[in-house]
Amino acid sequence: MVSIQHQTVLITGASSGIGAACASAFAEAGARLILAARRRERLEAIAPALVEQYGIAVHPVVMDVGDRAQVEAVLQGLPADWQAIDVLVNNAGLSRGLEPLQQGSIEDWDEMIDTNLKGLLYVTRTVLPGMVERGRGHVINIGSIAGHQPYPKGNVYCATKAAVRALSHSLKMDLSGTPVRVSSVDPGLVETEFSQVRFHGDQDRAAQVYAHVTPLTPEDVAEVVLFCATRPPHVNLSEILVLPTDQSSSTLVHRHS
Ligand code: NDP
Ligand code: 8X3
Repeated sequence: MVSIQHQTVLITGASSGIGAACASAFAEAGARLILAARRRERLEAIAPALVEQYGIAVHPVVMDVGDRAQVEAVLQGLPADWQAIDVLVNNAGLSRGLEPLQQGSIEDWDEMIDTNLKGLLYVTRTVLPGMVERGRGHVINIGSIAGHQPYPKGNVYCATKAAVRALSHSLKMDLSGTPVRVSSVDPGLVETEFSQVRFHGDQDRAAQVYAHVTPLTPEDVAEVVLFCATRPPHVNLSEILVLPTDQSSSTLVHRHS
């Protein structure tokens, strides 16, 4: 394991779920963290708790990844000692709705495309030139099994994650000859606020997604993300599919009776 101590790590979507768990895992490993999300109050609770527990430096930023002007202003306006980002964890993302495409909400589609695809691109486009210039860096994208195996009614969400997968592969080629690494960590079912967001706050429907099954925890995924970031410089973990044991494919989930 190569130490991540004192390296600067930007995590998007750090206010909840996998992003918040990544923040804890990297904090425990001694990294300096830029934590980005839209919900200021969440970041304002998470950041001081990590500083207190791990004695690391944390710089929280309120940023909607889908707002290009805001992404550029926030990231280009980082204080000088936070500018040199070593690891970018592109985690911010969401699903909205689960309907056949012919009944889908175009507002939901726009939100998923703006966040999962365009947001990831805006952040990466802003951060990556510095990595290439400095000759060090690592982009870790949070994809999904949905990007490998689309499922009924997942249409636009699956398409955004398939696009993220294609981007990760393509980006690695664009960076050929540089030391900048690209990884994609692609989970199956993880119990987070993901399904509450997907079902627009319908808690009962969200709970059914994880009923009678042992899903991954956000910490399970964060461990894999940290593992990617702590390999020796000549090792690039390109793509890791992480499933709960109870999940065999995007559509085959074993439910305990
Ligand atoms: P959560 O809903 O718990 O967390 C999502 C995070 O993304 C929140 O911190 C949210 O913060 C942030 N976010 C959403 N939209 C934006 C935006 N426009 N700008 C900035 N931040 C945003 O879900 P998960 O932790 O599960 O999701 C994290 C990633 O993991 C997503 O990319 C998701 O697609 C992926 N994933 C999830 C799986 C699962 O089963 N849970 C499985 C496979 C992949 P805020 O609202 O404060 O902005
Ligand atoms: C989240 C996992 O299967 O609900 O990407 O799409 S799934």
